[in-house]
Amino acid sequence: MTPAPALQSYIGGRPVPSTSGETFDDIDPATGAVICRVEQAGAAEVDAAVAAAQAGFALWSARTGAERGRILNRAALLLRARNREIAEIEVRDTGKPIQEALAVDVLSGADCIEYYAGLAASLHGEHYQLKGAFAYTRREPLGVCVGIGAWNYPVQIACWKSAPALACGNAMIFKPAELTPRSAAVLAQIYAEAGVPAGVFNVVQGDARTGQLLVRHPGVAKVSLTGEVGTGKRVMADAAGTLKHVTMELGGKSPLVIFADADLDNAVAAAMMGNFYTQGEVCTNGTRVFVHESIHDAFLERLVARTRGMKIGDPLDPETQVGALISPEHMQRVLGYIERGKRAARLVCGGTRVTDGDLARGCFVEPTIFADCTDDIELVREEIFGPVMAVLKFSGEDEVIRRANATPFGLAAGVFTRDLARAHRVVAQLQAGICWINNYNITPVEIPFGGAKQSGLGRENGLVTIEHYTQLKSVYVEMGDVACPY
Ligand code: TXE
Repeated sequence: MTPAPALQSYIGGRPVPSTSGETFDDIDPATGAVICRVEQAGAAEVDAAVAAAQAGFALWSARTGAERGRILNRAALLLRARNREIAEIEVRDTGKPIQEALAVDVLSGADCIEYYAGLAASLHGEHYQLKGAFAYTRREPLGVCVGIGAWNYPVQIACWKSAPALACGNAMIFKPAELTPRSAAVLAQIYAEAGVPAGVFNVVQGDARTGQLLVRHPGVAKVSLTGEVGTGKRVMADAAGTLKHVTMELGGKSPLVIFADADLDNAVAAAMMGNFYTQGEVCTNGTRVFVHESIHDAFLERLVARTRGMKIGDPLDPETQVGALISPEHMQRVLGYIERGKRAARLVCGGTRVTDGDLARGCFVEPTIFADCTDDIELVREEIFGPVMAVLKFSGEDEVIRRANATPFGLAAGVFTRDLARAHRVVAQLQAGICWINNYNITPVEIPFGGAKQSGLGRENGLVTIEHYTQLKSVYVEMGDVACPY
């Protein structure tokens, strides 16, 4: 069988071979099968991408917001029409269940493109009436923006970065995570088919080295990263060389607080959503589950019973609820946390790799729950990015707020109670960029998404993101004579 042609970078409206000749494999984590080879982009391709993006920017920024909006709306429709095709690409690249990819990944990307398409024509400056003069501001695009994606939501992250960038008149070079290279290339085709000029959206394939070349390139005005905290710090240091605009969506270790009066079944469902969705590979996951001591045992009993009923299996099977972790290396990392966790807390559910039948070829780990966890153990302090929940008891409101905030992370938080006055009082004190009351991990595009403390800089989604992809120019217009003392 002739091997699939290697996946190349997409620059200036066409696939471009890599001069380095270096390639890497795109592997299906559920089966271990090689899906295709990918050509690693080097300095030559990064230079070409920046040149193409600069040319694309000149064309695209000259279009009106309304024209850009029309084209982006077309792209959103084309994306929706290819939901199943792209969802299956995501499933084979990430290992996540098809039921999730069909319901969320592609469609939330299309929602995002439509949202910013609708805003494109509304971008405007302000006017200031002054004595003998007037001034106004122009909200202008930044130029060439780089988007760097993580592997857990490949196409959604590509849309969350490219949609506001393009709506504002910027050009983008997007580097998907090397473990999930394919869907961004399809998005590039879709933008081209919708009428986005060549060079406005480019996809450069490669690992951290390619990412670093992009971040350090003097022709790049802005970098938007989704990744882990350590990468964020390296990217910020590299971007400092040319003082680039930087926004970052980084890791988390978010608290989920369940008060005694909470709807128990609702809290159990949200805790499962907040820990086992996408095999736990979700940055906002509420992996520190604080339960009021008076309902702890009842909560745990219901949680364990429901979690044991989850279906682990072939991600392409529509019944599957828990798919495969992203790679053998990541699976071993998660299993390492579980093994060490068994010596520090009480394992009440899961805790092993699943190797039944064909699953032995993949990276499947049971949804895992530890009880009697204390604040100082590794399970509670570190981001595991897998299906591992730590359950902790608390007794008082101030106590749980203090413990919930005792982390360098600040991405998200959840509060479960029927007492809404308490809910609002508590979220006001929680150090997190996103808080949910009586639900979890719901991220409509209208709501700004992002972290506090070391979980990120800036926001994605919502109106505020326009400010991350534009800059203001102030213009003073003299209406009278120049008052000059000389
Ligand atoms: O991240 P990595 P991963 C976080 C999540 C977890 C991590 C998992 O919490 O910690 O991301 O994703 C590129 N210069 N979020 O493992 O390793 C790399 O090639 C430039 C948070 O992918 O940080 C990849 O494309 N680029 C999030 C990307 O950075 C570099 C949602 C991320 O890689 C680089 C999803 C460098 N020095 C995951 N080093 C949220 N908050 O929204 C790596 N890369």
